[in-house]
Amino acid sequence: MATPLEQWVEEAARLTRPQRITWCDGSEDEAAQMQEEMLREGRTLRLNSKTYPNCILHRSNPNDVARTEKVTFICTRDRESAGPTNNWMAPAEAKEKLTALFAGAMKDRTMYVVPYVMGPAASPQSRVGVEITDSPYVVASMRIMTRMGKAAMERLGGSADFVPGLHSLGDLNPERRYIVHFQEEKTIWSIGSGYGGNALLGKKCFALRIASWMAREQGWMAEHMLILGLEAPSGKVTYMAAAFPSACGKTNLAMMVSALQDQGYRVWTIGDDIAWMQIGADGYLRAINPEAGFFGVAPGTNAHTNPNVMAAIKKNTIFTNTAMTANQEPWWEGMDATPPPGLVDWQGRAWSASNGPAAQPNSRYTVPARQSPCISPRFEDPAGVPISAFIFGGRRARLAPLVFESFSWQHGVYIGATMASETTAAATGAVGVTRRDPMAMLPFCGYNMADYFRHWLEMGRRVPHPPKIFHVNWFRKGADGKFLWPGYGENVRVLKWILERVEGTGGAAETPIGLVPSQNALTTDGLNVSRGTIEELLRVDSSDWSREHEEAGEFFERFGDRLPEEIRGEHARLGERLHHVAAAKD
Ligand code: GTP
Ligand code: SPV
Ligand code: MN
Repeated sequence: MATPLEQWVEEAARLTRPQRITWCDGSEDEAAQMQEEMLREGRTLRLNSKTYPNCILHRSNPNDVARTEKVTFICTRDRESAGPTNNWMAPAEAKEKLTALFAGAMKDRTMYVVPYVMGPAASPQSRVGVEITDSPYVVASMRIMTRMGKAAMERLGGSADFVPGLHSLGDLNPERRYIVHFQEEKTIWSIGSGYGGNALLGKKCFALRIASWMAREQGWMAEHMLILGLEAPSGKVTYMAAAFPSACGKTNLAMMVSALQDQGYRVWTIGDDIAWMQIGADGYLRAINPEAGFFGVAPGTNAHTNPNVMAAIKKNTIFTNTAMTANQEPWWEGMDATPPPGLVDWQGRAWSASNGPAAQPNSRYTVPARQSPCISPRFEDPAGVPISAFIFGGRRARLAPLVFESFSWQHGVYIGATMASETTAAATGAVGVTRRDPMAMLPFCGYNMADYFRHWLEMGRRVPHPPKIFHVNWFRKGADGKFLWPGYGENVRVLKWILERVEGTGGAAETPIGLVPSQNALTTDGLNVSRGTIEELLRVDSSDWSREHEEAGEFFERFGDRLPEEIRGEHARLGERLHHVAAAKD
């Protein structure tokens, strides 16, 4: 008898009509074949085999360079289950619309069946997915980003316990591009894009949109969070998870080379984008990274900002939409001061400033996590790591101080729920527009965000040792339009204060929005930032925050009665604290 997986593959083949079907095992031979296939297709080049062995450069269709939130849908029977922040389509309508697009879509193409595990192969927190795709680039990427092939088949056996994801490039016409999630069925259909989170279905589609739904049903958390371990001089490692919106610094924080290394503080990486967390037997939230690789933003990465990544990407790496030097090496803005002579841009043209940036602003590297010099020895730990702090953050040129701490779990959930950030090139649409992005999950929460806030509040009541909650902003700018804070490896100074707060030693001063480091509580030795700038970085302007408070209130109105009472309460209390300060000034 056919297994549930075999039945689904057969059904997909009947619909998409591929020329042949290949079951992927994740072997080296298969990876080499996939590269050959990509090179034949003509959008992929081999890079310098001496300086970048086994590395390739892939150029995606110029109309397909980032996630497309407009055509991403959450399909639930009831519209309210998806909530006001998601695009919704009725499941039957979505099935009908996409069935027409998938019909015959793989004609003359190979259908690849890609079984994968999200999470360490031996962890009870891990889950199996299977992606069907007609893109060898997707197969090659999934091999890096997940535990793909044999390990997944062994875990799955003949069972039906997997998340099916059907993907086809279709005709790559943006008019016929859809990324659709059937939440009740825990199934994903994606057509018309070969890029990133649109096409690597284990990532945002499964590990966040479907998994957040599963997590609420089953009492765990699936978050858009990096996971890092901060090692103190004593050798003790404290784990933290941080949620920043897309292209707002997760990979860089998770992989930083600490500026306080000579004082004994260093950072170990568990994950750079997604965290799955369950309540452990020890009463702590235990986090695993469901991914096995990093799909990181290339521009801005260099030997100073992120030497760990620069070391990791020297082999076995896929570069997508970066530029290429005359020497067949990858290049992007921010790697060196000026473009080298003979540079070819991301579309394969001789570089010219009049054509815009040489590397697409959302160009990326796809690299096995194990290649990173800072990978944590507990990267594969099946029990996950205990989380002591949650850190929210965004890109705010104004308003948000460098760091502040919540007064309580509930207040921390409120801080996450009111997060806002300037949009980036990680998704199509305008860049630099400030929008509400609760917990950095606006594009990824697979259900009504009001219910998601409720789930967070509920988890806080259930976890015996809940993490303390903080908010950071590396992106505050001065009157000259320049960043006030040097960022990157210097961010460890903020992590150190967070660690001291967790341990109950760090000094803090109260403001209406939360606790900021008291004078001298932030370690500044060796830091080339003036006292005045530090003060400006930590300044909380009550009148600016009153405006922010009003905007958050308008955002919450979208959820109507579904918004949890506790959030309403926190909102009112912040209003009172701000009012109090304003009254004291008069
Ligand atoms: P996704 O993969 O899209 O989820 O992004 P991410 O959150 O992992 O962001 P990433 O670390 O890749 O950083 C995105 C961009 O912000 C890059 O161009 C970085 O160079 C830049 N960046 C990261 N950290 C800092 C920082 O501390 N300060 C400044 N000024 N820029 C930063
Ligand atoms: C993000 O946009 O948050 C990413 C990149 O991590 S993608 O995989 O394309 O979603
Ligand atoms: Mn991300």
